Amino acid sequence: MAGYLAPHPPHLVYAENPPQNEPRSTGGWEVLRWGYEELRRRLAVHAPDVLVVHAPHWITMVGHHVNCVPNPRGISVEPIFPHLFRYHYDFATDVDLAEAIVAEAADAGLVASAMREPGVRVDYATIGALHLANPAWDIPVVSLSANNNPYFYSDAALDEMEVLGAATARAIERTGRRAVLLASNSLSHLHWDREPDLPEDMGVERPFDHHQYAGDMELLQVVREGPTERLRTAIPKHIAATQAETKAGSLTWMLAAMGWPAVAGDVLAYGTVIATGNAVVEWVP
Ligand code: 2X7
Ligand code: FE2
Repeated sequence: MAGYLAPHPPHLVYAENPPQNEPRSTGGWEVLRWGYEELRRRLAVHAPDVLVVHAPHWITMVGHHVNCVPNPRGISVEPIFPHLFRYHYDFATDVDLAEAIVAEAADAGLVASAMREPGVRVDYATIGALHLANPAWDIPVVSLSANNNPYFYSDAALDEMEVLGAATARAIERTGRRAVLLASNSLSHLHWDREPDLPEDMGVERPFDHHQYAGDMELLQVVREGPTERLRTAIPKHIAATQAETKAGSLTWMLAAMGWPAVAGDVLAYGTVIATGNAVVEWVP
């Protein structure tokens, strides 16, 4: 079971000009997008049956929800950047695995719910990570909600993500799937409240400040050295230092589902997007 940190800034999809996205761009954020190109090559080698993604912008205030709609279809819109991301999606859910995750999570004592309402719009963090990892959309998906929020002031509820990760692993094992996991998280998460006239103007793209950048580098140093066990303390420290989006738990969920493997992560790219820090990382146990 391989896992990827697969951040979802809508700008990266905008920059690729896929036919599913309405806005057009002249490119931008190339280094991050080259990292995703490498991710796609590696993903093809893993040849998974299913992509399981946890994303911070499907926020569920009560419990952990799993999308059990067989064929989600619609338009996903980024609420802050609707001029960059209005994406027409149409994909297949692995409903058996989705239901197995709900059952395992409930058995583990979590509040868990199967989302079966076809009209619920799939959030841009789920669509963004899935598009960037597999733009062909030819692999079934299981999508999990975030039962916490990167914008809360309180400490992250990462303990529950450990339980959800272990439940996810049991469900994958029980259903016999060959799964690849995606944690749809940016790192440092402060962004400008203004953008240039040309959103992809790379002449003004830079980290929010040195402190945010240094915090991301400190985390990535631990990622690159391994083993992942060290991230159990490094992730909360990074969250406290940089208001990181990993506060929503996707990265912790993924590493827990992989059993905190004793390997280093392979950082395929790092770059900022409207000042937020983003890394594309692979872990193969
Ligand atoms: O959700 C996001 C994000 N994580 C990073 C950058 C810009 C917009 O949206
Ligand atoms: Fe985000």
